Amino acid sequence: MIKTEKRNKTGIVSLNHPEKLNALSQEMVHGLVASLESFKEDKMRVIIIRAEPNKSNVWSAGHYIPELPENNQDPLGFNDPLEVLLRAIQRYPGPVITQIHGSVWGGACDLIMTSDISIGDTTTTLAITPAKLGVPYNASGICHFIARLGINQAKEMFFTARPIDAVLAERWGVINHIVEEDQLEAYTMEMAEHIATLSPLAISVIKEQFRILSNSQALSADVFEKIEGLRTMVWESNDYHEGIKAFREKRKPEFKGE
Ligand code: YXS
Repeated sequence: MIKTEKRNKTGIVSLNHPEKLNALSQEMVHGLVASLESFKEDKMRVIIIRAEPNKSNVWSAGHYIPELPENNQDPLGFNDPLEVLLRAIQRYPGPVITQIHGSVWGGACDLIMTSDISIGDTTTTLAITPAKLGVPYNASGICHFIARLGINQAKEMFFTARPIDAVLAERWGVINHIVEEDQLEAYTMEMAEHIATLSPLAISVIKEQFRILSNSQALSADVFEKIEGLRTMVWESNDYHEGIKAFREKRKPEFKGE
């Protein structure tokens, strides 16, 4: 489901499951985490995450919906494979660049927010979709969006669940650059190769400082428990089950707010 390649000091990993539009199944995510571990052992200084093209022009359709739990469990818990992957990206000791051709949905949008630098083209769109499915989004995920966007823009993305296009994504600071489709790969590779010539130790320590400092808001235990209590109410709701059922039955969900 993924392809990997090493070019000099850059590790490249490509999502490659066109039949399911690169949805982030456990199998695919485990492969991504393993490739990051292997790149780390081989001291790759920069990572590029990209996607093989598919008929729908989707970079990734987000969480693999049939794997979302339906037994009153947290769908986005600490040990959810995607959450493990996002932490591996944040802790990789070098920049992780996402090269985005096509549309990005749900959990894959969180992956983009978690990456260090994103380069898109004119086909790039991004949507964060828990409101479409009735999913209680997790606190760390919301923080990823607040860190990359203003609160105002993050709220609009979550509340509408609509894709934003490349121009808006660049204006809102989600993607660093929009380049022509036929330049996307070369542009991203040139940036990766340049970064790989710089001091890897300085860069890895600066990246770790960004991670620690942007997480430095203190949260009391009771506030955290309150957030978890609110989220539990959502994953135990009829709306959550209706959202998943409607996707499976290829129809619009009927949410009642219960
Ligand atoms: O019917 P087959 O077997 O051909 O499979 C279809 C789709 O069911 C499958 N597929 C997915 N399978 C699992 N998980 C997914 N997320 C997923 N998305 C798609 O791929 C095959 C082709 O899809 P199809 O026929 O719908 O293609 P299309 O070109 O007509 O439409 C493309 C999309 C992306 C507009 C459409 O597939 C779509 O809306 N997909 C769901 C996008 C989405 O809402 N993703 C969020 C996933 S949930 C998540 O990430 C978090 C939990 S949250 O929402 O909280 O952020």
